[in-house]
Amino acid sequence: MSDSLSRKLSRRKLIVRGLAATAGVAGLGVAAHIAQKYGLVPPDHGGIYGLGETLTYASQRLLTRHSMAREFSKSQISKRPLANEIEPPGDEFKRLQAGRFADWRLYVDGMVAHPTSFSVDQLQSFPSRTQITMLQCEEGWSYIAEWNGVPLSHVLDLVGALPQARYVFYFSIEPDTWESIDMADALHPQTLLTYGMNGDELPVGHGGPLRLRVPRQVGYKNVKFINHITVTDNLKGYGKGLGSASADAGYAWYAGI
Ligand SMILES: Nc1nc2c(c(=O)[nH]1)N[C@H]1C(S)=C(S)[C@@H](COP(=O)(O)O)O[C@H]1N2
Ligand SMILES: [Mo]
Repeated sequence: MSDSLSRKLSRRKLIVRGLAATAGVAGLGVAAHIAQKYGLVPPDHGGIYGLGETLTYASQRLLTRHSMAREFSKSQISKRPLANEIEPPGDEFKRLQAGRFADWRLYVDGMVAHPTSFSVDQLQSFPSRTQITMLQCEEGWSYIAEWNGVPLSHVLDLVGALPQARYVFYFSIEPDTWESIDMADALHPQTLLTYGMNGDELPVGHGGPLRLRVPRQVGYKNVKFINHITVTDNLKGYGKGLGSASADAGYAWYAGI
C-alpha cells in the first residue's frame, strides 16, 4: 500500500470513528442505513473499505452541503505554484496549442435539453468568478492561486441540464483521464471551468486552456485540458463504472476536503 493511501485510510478511520461516536446508541449499521436512505452512498462503496467510504461521503454531505472552500487573500498566493509535471497530452493537443486554442471545443451533452459545444472565447464571454483557493494533492503538497473562470452551474443552465440529472462527468483530452462529481458539487458556486490563473491565462502546465476547479475536493478531481462534459443520472458506462479513472485505480471517488 502506498504511503498516501495508508495515510488516507487512517484519516478515514478517524472520520468513521467520529461518525460512529456521533451515531452513539444508533450504531454504525443504522448510520449506514440512513446514508443509503438519503442517497448519501458513493458509487465505490462496495470494496473492503465500503463502509468507510459511505460514512465519509455521508458525513461530508450532511455537514458541508452548503459550505464554501476557504478563500485566501492576494498576499497568500504561492510565489511559485507547484505544477504536477505532466507531459502535454499528444499531437492533437499540440496542434490546438499552435493555434492558440482557437479550435478548442468543450462538448456538453448527456441529460441536457440542448447539447452544445463552446469555444474558450465563448466561455470567457460568460459571467466569470475569481477566487483565491488552495489546490491540495493527495500526496500531501499544496499551493494557493487565484483562479478565474465561468461557474459550471452557468454552463449547465445554458444547456438545460434536466432535473433528473445527478452527476456530471468531465473528460480530459488526455487519454483515460476523467472524473465525475455529484450535483451538489457541480452546482456549487466555487466549481469553475477555469481559463485564468493569477491574472494571466491558465498555463498549459496547470491545465490550460480549460480545467475544472473543484476546490472542495483534492487535486486529482481537478482535471486539466477539459474538452467534454456529460450530464447523467448514474455512474455506469465508463471504465469499471465507479465514476472516475482514479476510483478505477483505487482512490476514493469522493475526495472532499
Ligand atoms: N489531465 C490531467 N489532469 C490532472 C492530472 C493529470 O495527470 N492529468 N493530475 C491531477 C493531480 S493528481 C493533481 S494533484 C493536480 C495537480 O495540479 P497542478 O499541476 O496545478 O499542481 O492536477 C490533477 N489534474
Ligand atoms: Mo495529486
